Amino acid sequence: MKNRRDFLRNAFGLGAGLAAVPSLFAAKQSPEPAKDADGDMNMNMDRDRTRARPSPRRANRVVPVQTPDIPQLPWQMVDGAKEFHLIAEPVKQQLIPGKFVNLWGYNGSAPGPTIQVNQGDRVRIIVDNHLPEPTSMHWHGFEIPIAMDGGPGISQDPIAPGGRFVYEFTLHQAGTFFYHSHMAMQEMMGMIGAFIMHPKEAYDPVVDKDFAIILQEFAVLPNNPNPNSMNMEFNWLTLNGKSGPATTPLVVRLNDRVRLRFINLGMDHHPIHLHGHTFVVTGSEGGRQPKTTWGPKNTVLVGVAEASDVEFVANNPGDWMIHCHLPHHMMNQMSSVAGRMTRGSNGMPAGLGMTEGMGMLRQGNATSAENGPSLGRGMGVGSTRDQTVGNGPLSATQTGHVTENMPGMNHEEMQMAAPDVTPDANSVPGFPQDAFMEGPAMAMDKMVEKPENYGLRPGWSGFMQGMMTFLRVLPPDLYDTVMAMREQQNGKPTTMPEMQHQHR
Ligand SMILES: [Cu+2]
Repeated sequence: MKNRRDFLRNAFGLGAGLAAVPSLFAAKQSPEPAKDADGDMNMNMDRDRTRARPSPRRANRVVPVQTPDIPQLPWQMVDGAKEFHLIAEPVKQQLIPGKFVNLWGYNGSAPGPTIQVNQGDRVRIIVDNHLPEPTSMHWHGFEIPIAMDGGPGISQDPIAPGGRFVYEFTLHQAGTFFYHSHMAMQEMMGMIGAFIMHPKEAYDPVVDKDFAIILQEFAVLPNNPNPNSMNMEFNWLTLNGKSGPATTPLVVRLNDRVRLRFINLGMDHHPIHLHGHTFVVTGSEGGRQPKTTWGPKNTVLVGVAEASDVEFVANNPGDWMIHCHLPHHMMNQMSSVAGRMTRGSNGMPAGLGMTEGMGMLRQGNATSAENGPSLGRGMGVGSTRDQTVGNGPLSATQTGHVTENMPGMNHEEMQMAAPDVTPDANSVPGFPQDAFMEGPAMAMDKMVEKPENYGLRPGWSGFMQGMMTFLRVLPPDLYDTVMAMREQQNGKPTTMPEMQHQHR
């Protein structure tokens, strides 16, 4: 199964894929990214848009949207239209290190790659179906002819396995839109992507950074890599296809004006909360909202099938959490098996191998006191094999034995601290809550190391789970350091060139 980078490299040539991105806003493709008129690549003057009116050279500036962890979809001009190519196909997705699930997406990515166009563009999108069943592509909120709407059986025949449908339309709208399969259960397998329509005239006030984040949820039972698309409860919550701590922080420079575009397609609504800042909601899935509707907020409820744009000046330095505030959406691999298995003093058989346990219980039955509740399946996060043994970090005898008690874990890179709990914790009704095995005792800073995480507080990754990421508001020197590290990584930025100096 190919990963996203391989896809870009193989299908388009990495150079071609990246070269197409700077040309998003230009009619002609230019070989070199444009600089500011004064050659100032960093634009660190006049940062505070709340105090300063945009200078003339900035007045009409549209910055490209960054979608961390999601590639940008390149295009080429063919017969007067920007032509894109989307391939619906199965994707093996790594939600956090070691946790792979089988999703469905586009071009090796779930969510699919981000499409960015300009208002007024003629666009052609070739959709190939490499799924084992029919699919259809809907352009959510697009005011286009019915024949292009993608309603299977309504406006077109479903796209058969191995089949192709070519969509073509002229876009007069502007805003945060998205594309998705119009087969309901395929939506729950990940088949959505961001479709950004940049306005002819940049919105006022202009922003320095513009990010899009797609909110998704999956129900993945232990030892089953396939999401249950009919489930009503979800244990893996993702931002752009990653769960915390594998999400990539949004890195901005102190006093940047920032736009965040949240897109939700799933079974739940998500109240997205930003720490340390007050924002205004400037747009919805229908486009820009008038300033008269803007009011101060720090949480925006992104409903199913909705998009919400929020804007603010990042004037408060720090590493600020952005997260869904539903408590169950702030964790990974939720399960109800926390209990004796993680706390027994002598360990407990819980999922033995073929020879030791399969169908051959020596004592009691599967749910008896002699056997752990995970009989036959592993405990999930970080487990490199299916079978594990109880007696986890919260057991009474854990001190000094944590790692031996959890075979199969990647102890090299997992930071397994002793839990900070009272000696009588096991006798307190309700224990454990946040001290369970996936909690603070287990951080994976090294496993998710990347430039955007540089300088975070050690152990941070033990506290970032589910729909969580950071807004990192960095002073200029640290910001420049992180950007330089990103540039150096394989000679290429993690996801796309920042292009903050691109102008129309
Ligand atoms: Cu949520």
